Amino acid sequence: MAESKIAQDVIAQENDKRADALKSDYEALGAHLARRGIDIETITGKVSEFFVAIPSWGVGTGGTRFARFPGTGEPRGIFDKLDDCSVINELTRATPNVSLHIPWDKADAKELRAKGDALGLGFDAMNSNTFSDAPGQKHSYKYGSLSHTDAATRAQAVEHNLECIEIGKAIGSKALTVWVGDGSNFPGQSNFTKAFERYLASMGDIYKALPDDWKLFSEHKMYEPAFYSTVVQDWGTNYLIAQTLGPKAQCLVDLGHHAPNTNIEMIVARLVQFGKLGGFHFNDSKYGDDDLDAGAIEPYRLFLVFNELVDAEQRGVNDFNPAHMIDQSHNVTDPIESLINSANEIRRAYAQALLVDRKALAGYQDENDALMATETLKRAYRADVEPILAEARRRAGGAIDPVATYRVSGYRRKVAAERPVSAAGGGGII
Ligand code: LRH
Ligand code: MN
Ligand code: MN
Repeated sequence: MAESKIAQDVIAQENDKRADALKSDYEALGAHLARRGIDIETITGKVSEFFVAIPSWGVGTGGTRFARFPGTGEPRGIFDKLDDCSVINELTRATPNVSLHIPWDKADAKELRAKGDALGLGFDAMNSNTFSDAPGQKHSYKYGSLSHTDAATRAQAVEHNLECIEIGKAIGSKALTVWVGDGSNFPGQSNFTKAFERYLASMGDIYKALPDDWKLFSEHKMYEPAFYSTVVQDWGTNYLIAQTLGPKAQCLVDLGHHAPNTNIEMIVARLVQFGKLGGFHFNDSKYGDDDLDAGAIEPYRLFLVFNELVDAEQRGVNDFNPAHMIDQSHNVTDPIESLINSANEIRRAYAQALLVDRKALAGYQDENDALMATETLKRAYRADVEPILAEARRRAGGAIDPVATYRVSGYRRKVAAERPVSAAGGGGII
């Protein structure tokens, strides 16, 4: 039995208060869906098996380039972060894995694994960091890392990625995500072609060291920290990387890494079609890489992304198993509450996408009935699937209302008393 951070009787008492209402809402939704030819139990079963990983860096209060306003009881290091991740999983039962960032989370691998086991948590993709300098490192990444003009700096960045693979192997991870901030701030500063050649050669060295049952995810991002050009700036470049490296290399789509209004769901469809969709960093965005909570700004877009994923799942696309991870920064909310809600929003989009009448949709598409085709999507999107989400949580031992239960549990107050106030000040969080 895994160690609990939230007392079981708190969850039970809070669930008791809501059980009757949930039962009647679930029955009403079940009857409604049955009229549409959908079995609610099938949807609930699928939702219960859908998981999304928590980013270790998401449980601390984030910040901007301008300031960081710390919350109370902030995690002091990776072991506190894992405790906070466990709280999210205990309440949602949707987040049994954590994605680590090295060197931010560097610790003894045996201790990491033991802590994960004690909490019932596993580890999703490892993330390397060559976008900032670690204390004491020999060569600076100020002018780039895997694509740096200097061979020794590139070698150091490759070596760091190999170390991430080694840590990952020891804790049961099966993937490495590489995001680099490499790029330029002025026209002429960098030779686009040479920089990309150097990047590909460095990634080739990392790829060679990748175990056979691992995946290498490259993550594109349009701009920031480089403001004129970025080496891995879009999904086209990302696809070229994955294609050049080989079958274990795939593209990671961070929803916030595109220009506003980009048709991300179509990018997803393209990557699926060519076997190169590795996974996601879920979040939401209004202007850029805002790292806002998933579904907070454009829930319909999140649904449309899941519409593509469910389409692929139901078409039986070969080896279709994208990694689902969150990547958010929480500036004004309790990070645990934001991550609980985000996991819920992601499951909501999945559940709604499962309701799409795909046979009808295909018919409308063939007949060029644009209005009915789009209405078919809207009909699924408009359904309030909260009873399905709540019932999936309840059946798995989680909370019917996870945020309310978290507040009642007093977890934040308790850790605030144990963990000293962390430093405020400048940003630096990407
Ligand atoms: C870059 C990014 C990438 C990093 C994380 C901290 O903006 O999305 O995934 O690893 O933020
Ligand atoms: Mn990301
Ligand atoms: Mn980002």
